Amino acid sequence: LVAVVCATVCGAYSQSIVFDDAPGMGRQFDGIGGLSGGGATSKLLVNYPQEQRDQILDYLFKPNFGASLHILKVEIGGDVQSTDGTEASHMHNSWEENYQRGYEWWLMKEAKKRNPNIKLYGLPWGFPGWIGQGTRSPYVNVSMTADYIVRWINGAKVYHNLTIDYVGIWNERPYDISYIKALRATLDARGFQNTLVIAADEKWEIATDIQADPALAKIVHAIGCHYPGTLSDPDAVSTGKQLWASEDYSTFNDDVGGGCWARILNQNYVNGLMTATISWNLIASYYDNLPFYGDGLMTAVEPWSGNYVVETPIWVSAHTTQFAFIGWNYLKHDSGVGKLPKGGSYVGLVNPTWTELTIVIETMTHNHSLCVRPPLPAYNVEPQVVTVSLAGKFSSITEMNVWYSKLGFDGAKDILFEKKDPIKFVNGKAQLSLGLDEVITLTTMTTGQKGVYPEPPPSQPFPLPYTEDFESYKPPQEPPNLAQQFGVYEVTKLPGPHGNVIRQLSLQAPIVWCGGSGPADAGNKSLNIAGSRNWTDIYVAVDFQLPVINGSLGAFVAARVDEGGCEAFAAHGIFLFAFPDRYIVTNDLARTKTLKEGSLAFEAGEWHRLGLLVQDGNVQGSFDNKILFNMTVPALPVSGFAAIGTDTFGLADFDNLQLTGPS
Ligand code: 147
Repeated sequence: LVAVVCATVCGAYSQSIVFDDAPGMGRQFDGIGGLSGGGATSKLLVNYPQEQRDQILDYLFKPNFGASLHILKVEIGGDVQSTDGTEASHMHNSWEENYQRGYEWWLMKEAKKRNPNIKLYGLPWGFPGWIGQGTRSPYVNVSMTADYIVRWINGAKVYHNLTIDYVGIWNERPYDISYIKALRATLDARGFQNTLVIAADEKWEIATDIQADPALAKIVHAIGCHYPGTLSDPDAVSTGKQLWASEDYSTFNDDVGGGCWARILNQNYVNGLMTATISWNLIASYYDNLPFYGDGLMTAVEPWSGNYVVETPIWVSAHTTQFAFIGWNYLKHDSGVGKLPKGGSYVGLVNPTWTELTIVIETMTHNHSLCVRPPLPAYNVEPQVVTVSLAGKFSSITEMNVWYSKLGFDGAKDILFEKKDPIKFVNGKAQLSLGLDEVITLTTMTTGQKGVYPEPPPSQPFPLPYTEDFESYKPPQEPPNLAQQFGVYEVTKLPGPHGNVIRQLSLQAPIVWCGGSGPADAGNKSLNIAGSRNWTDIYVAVDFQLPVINGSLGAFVAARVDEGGCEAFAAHGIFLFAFPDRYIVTNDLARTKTLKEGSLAFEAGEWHRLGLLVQDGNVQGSFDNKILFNMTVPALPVSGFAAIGTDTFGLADFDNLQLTGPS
């Protein structure tokens, strides 16, 4: 980065990019955000040691520190697998509600604590089964579904003093116009006139419905599109609605991920007039080898060690978030927004009184800014000298502060969010020499800080042996380190000697989000994994009971479980199922590959202990610590997570989980 004071010759050998208020302003800036959920992406963050957890939250949310996000979008849990796990519904059943479940309430409060101006946005991925009224649609009774969602919004207010600013429809699944109308009506009737509807969290197709239906047009505040590839449909633009990339990024958070994020943060507006961009996900806090591992602004997957990594996208975010705010405006195309002469892009943003100007420039090359989707058409970027030319009201600016990043590839070191000497303007002009894969912020703002904490503790593997009696947790908290993939587990206090146990609470299959090849009922099994996908030999044991009323038909322990996420219905591993009259050992969760069977005798309502030892090529099963069988380890999978679970939806209790590694 070389800033050259520009004399009269500037224009002769470099092209100008002009920033001028005279043509008026472009669209209002709605902010940069992160998404927790869709699903369970913040799972491992929750039980970090307080010190590191607070540091991580500062890197994400604290103004003038790190990513300093403007929007926090969260999943409205639906007891349903939504990518990396299941998030809890506030109403597992129609007859009860609870606003202390899961961790999104906590996360929203932590975000608000740091930045009271952060906007909150809720969106469901799926719904508990009862919402379907015997079907797999949330739209059979639209007022019931609207009631369910507005209860969540009301619960946020009443139990957590959180104002939900935006609410969505059904993530990447069909929208229903009568539902959207019912939702708006219910929000208004209950005092949530200020909660705005974003629709429909898919592509742009709702634009044509908005054009055809003035009542719908009035309801939809912004059209939310996922992975727009920086482009918006002409139909969407002509609605006049705000356009949002309401989910974007989803790219591994190395430097290419950082490049993706830098390019789309600018070009979503430059090419597509999108005024908000939300990263899936906020923070990669789910076990390695789960789907889309590492696709967050930073990574925190070791609550046991406290280790975490502040990744490139955090500092890429800061280039915009620390110097432009919700309610600012983009400048117009060609007078402050556009493509650079030799590739790359720039956006100019101004505060409401036009007294501050922030310019963000990016020169990401094609191969260093690929995102997960959609495919990126070829383009060229070359090093270039540009003249930054300030016109109109901005021509009185004589100096701008400079923040600089250059992503290092092929062994080069990253330069991330460094403050450089201010750049001087002579007669409103300054020259800038731009290299490749750079992000540069020029701003009149004097704030801005590259926040830093001491190095976190070193990385450690999951601690073995591991025992957990759940006594130190408060109902209805989710059990730590157990990453539920199907079903929903909560710490539950029982009368009697067991005290706190964890209970699987889904009584029926949810309205699923996962599509593709999976069964619509997720195979009817619950599955809760822990540890590492790389574990080979392991001992897994747990106490369990199948309650008499609404109980599941069976419980299992498992080792070498090789799959989580939407495909987990097809997980392989070594599963030991216990039913009141028999045990079954299978090579898969779905129980299509039986390895061994035998008799067992117990009754619902009794506690028993189930154990599975995989060691030196042998599998040994035990029941109440007595050996049930020995057999040869199946050839595949060679490694996987430890797990517990149930054979069907229905209640099951577990306690005294024990995981012991090879001696
Ligand atoms: C999105 C989901 O909304 C997120 O929960 C998460 O699963 C994310 C992971 O990349 O993806 O869903 C999409 C899944 C597939 C496509 C687009 C979005 N796709 O293939 O175009």
